Amino acid sequence: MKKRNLHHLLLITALYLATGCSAPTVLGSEVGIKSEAKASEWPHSVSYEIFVQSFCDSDNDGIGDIKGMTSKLDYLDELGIEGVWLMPMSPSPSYHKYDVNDYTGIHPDYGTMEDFKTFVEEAHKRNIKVVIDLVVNHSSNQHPWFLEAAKDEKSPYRDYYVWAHKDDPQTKGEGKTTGDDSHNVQHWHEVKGSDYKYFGYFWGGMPDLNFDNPKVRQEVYKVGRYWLEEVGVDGFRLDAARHIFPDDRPADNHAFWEEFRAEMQKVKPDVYLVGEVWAEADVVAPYTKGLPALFNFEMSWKILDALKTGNGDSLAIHHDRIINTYQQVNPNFVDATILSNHDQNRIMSEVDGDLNKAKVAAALLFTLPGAPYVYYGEEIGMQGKKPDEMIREPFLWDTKTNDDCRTTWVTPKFSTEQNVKPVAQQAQDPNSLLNHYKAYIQLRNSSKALTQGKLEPVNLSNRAVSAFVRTMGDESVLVLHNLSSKEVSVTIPASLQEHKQLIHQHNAAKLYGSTAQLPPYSSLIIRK
Ligand SMILES: [Ca+2]
Ligand SMILES: [Ca+2]
Repeated sequence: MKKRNLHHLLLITALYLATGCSAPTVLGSEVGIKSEAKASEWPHSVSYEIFVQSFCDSDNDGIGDIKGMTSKLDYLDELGIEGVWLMPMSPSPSYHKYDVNDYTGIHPDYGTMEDFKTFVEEAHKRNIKVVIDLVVNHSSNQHPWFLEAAKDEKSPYRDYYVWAHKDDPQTKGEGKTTGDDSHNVQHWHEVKGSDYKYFGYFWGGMPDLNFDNPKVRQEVYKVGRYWLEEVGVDGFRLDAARHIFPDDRPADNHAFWEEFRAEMQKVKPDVYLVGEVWAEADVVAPYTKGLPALFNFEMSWKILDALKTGNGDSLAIHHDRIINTYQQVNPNFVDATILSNHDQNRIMSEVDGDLNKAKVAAALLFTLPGAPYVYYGEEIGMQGKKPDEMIREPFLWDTKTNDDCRTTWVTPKFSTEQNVKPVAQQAQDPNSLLNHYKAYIQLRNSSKALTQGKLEPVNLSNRAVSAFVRTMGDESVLVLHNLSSKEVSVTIPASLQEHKQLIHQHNAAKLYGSTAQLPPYSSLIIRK
């Protein structure tokens, strides 16, 4: 830990020198340096998604837990993280816990509510906001509401779910997928000994709650208020946000989230809500009224395409179009950008373990607009391809014998020590992916233009180069990334030739007069 701190100081000092800012006179306090450099502001800051089960195990039962996670808050703080999104922690029959049995509980494998309140307190001490997954489209089929509803047609909980007689035409005609986020084709599920089937969009273990029932909506609001008021979380990540009502009722979905937001604002006016709507920008945009932050899946697909083809020239144009689409609905939206999350193959696997490409991916994530989310382990190049367990493998803190919190609930297939260097090793290596992430997050956090600046795509007539300007107030930054394996040389347009002051370069990119020389997978960031 001490060595890491020292390295961090050196890195920050190096960044100061590189950015041309005056170096801080007092180097003794890391906190002092950070606050002096900070331009980022929640929620326009970098967040980190954690699968608690795989992150850090404090009691050697092989399962990650809340106390373990609390012990790693300093790691996140040093990385420059200002918010965490925690995947579900409530009681559930599944390892991933996206099918909830008790919406106000903590799964005993993960610890207690007291442990979690301590986590929230410790996170807040470090200015890290806490966002938890709220999974209300469906419950578990083991939830007491569903057990009652399935057992007894007269139960007051019957109408908490969606039922249809087995001969009802809507339960027929199944067999095709209806969205990008599920390959399930059977949405109606049998209950043994009953003529009625229930609707479960994802699978039979996840019966959909009936949001046409006002009582269900009140239950959900009660749950939300509990976490905000009693526990002190800062907001929610809303799972399956486009499936609250069936696919042919999008307007009801939009309206529901507006109602949800208004209900949460009654107890926490600045509540943060980030929604999962797996779709392109025009489908996502109408949700920005109720869910001001939404994951930008479309850009994650575009960035991956660009890395695969080596053509970066259309990235900023795409991003600009998406921003304009959101802007028309809610000018105060938060563009939650990602490279991948717990439902997608890990970015390092998608680029076939190519460290250069993984570094460009991160450079794009932290210089393009948005409030970026890092999926745990991405910063050390963890690998993983579906099935889901294999994209959620144990985090590697140190070599096996020295790792005091590595989880063992699943045997890793992709992120083994042979394939991925643990944090402790990468922290010592100035060229590691981890230090690349740290440097870019620090760079972003210390620049208003990179944090919240407007985006202007730049056409350099070169397919390989992603070029754009970010501007906020007096600060204007020109960003160039070469996504190809070939060196390229581009001419900076006359209108941008006042951008001369080097604030960051990667892989020996250089500026000679108005010419930028960009070796393979290099980046150049210059300020006016
Ligand atoms: Ca444990
Ligand atoms: Ca639903």
